[in-house]
Amino acid sequence: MTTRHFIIATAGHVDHGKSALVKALTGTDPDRLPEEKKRQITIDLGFAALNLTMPNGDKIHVGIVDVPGHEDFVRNMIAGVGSIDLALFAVAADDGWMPQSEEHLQILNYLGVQRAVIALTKSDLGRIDVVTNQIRERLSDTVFAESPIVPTSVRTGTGIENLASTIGSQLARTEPQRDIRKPRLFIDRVFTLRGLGTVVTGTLTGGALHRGQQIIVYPTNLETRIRSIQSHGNELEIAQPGMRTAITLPDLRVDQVKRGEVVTLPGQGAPSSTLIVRVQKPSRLNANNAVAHPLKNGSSIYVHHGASRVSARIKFGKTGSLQTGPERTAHLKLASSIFAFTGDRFVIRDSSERHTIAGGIVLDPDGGKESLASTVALDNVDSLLRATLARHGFARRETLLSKSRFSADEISDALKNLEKNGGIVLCQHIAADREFWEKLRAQAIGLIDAAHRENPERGGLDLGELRSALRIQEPAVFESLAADLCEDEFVRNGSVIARKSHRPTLPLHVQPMEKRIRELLTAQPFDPPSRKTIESDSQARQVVRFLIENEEITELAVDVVLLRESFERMKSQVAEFISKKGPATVSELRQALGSSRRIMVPLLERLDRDGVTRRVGDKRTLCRTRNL
Ligand SMILES: Nc1nc2c(ncn2[C@@H]2O[C@H](COP(=O)(O)OP(=O)(O)OP(=O)(O)O)[C@@H](O)[C@H]2O)c(=O)[nH]1
Ligand SMILES: [Mg+2]
Repeated sequence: MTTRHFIIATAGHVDHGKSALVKALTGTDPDRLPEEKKRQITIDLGFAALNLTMPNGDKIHVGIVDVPGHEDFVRNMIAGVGSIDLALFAVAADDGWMPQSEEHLQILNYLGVQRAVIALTKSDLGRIDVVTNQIRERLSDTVFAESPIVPTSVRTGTGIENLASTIGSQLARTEPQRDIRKPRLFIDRVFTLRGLGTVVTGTLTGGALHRGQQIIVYPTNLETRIRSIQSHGNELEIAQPGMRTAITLPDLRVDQVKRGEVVTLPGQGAPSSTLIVRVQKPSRLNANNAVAHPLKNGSSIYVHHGASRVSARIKFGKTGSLQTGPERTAHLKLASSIFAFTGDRFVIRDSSERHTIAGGIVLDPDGGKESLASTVALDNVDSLLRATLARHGFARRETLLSKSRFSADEISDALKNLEKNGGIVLCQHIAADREFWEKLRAQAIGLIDAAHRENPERGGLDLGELRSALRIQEPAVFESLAADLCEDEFVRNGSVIARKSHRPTLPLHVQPMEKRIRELLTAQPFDPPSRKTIESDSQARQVVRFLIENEEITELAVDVVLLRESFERMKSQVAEFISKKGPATVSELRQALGSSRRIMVPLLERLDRDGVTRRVGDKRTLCRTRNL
């Protein structure tokens, strides 16, 4: 029987008995700092483990993160509750619902926590019925409306076992975190251990980490190898998603890594600092409270994502602000990069760090100008793919939604299905919105046909010209488009693309010019006029280019052209002369052929390149290997 792993975190107002509860459940006092002991208050995150055996024998391992309740340490609290499976929410019987009960509830909601167990702590101090009603009322319009409430007292021991079994039965119904092979360890602690070096800990999500694996730390881009892995003191080969995980990174100094950074595998996309998001201030916020004030366009805020906190500026397009109630799309410009995925949730606090003012979800971690359609369902891979392609027109398959909560296989299967249904086009490395692709194809075909009409003497349209006319930045997209066109009616010849049916011809009105040029080149076939002389106007240039493309003219140098048949004749006369008379100089050959130095030098260089002749000193010999 395998053990399932889950993470829970405490939540609730200061002094409501969260740490005492963790100690009663696990035997571990999560308050480990001397300052915490002295002040009897939790300041930073504490950790403990709980092993549960269910009535049917199933085993559940729970990593517990104990958070501070004091309003000064909300920042630390948020770092502890990202990616948890369940909240252990404490409300003290002698105090009832208090400001940080409300604030922590908001934070859990913003981060999408779906399950909670409510511990009605200090039940020995009375008022169980009254406080139970109060809690029910406060939770009535939230996802925790039906969460179990368990009265507990660490003084008398009442309810502790019940609490453990309630946590167990809630987790038994919880799906373990998905393994999408995109591990992210949000670092919440960094320290050194003698003999081990730098250790970082965090909650692992999205995929497993293996001992010996090469990892990268974002946003610093430091790459290193995992020396060893522990979870709650046990050495492991592999840490699974949903585990509290400690990894040793002996090649990094302790001051090179800090809370908020992310350990992941290289090659999964990069961190970014401009994000498109959807944000909301819930309507339950009390209108008299500063927290409910509209969030103005351009405000400076703090964004809490994973275990990180980054200052940012929020923009809602040109105008507007975020009021309580409906969601809005916004752009975030962060002061430093984060490694966020589409679908990740985050919390927004004000710049004074006194209030939690909104929550949000990432639509596009790599910014951009436009936003995804507001109808997109972020938890549905098909919907997300269609919306992303509709927005960008196309994307490289390899990187499409790489920073999302879907595995590469899920994305690839969904793409194939969408292609079958006709909504998208897959071509080589590109996935494209069908409408976008059809338009692009039609535009390209229009340009090629126009080129055939305007320059019928040319082999086709230059691919570089086509690409810049279509304004395609990404080479892979252009490659895919060209390949798509060449699937049926088009063909690529060197650097041009043409209809398969296209046969280059000179337009009628330039045919007299063709005749004139042929005459010029035949009059003195081995010593014709320079190209400059021949190309007297644009029509002449058009003809020369046509004849070169059709291999009727041979281009020996920038200014030297010959009829091809003259070139062939010169070649065999050179060969004949040398084979009869032995190695010869340029001058000897020039005289023998009745040519000029202007023609002979580039001709012989060309014959050298073609492997017909070889230069030895100032003479040419024949290449023996060449069979003339
Ligand atoms: N009578 C009584 N006192 C309790 C109980 N649980 C905790 N306390 C006391 O309440 C005080 C605060 O308990 P903690 O567990 O430190 O509270 P906390 O919620 O962790 O506080 P922060 O982490 O600072 O927010 C301590 O003095 C505890 O002894 C209980 O069940 N009954
Ligand atoms: Mg505490």
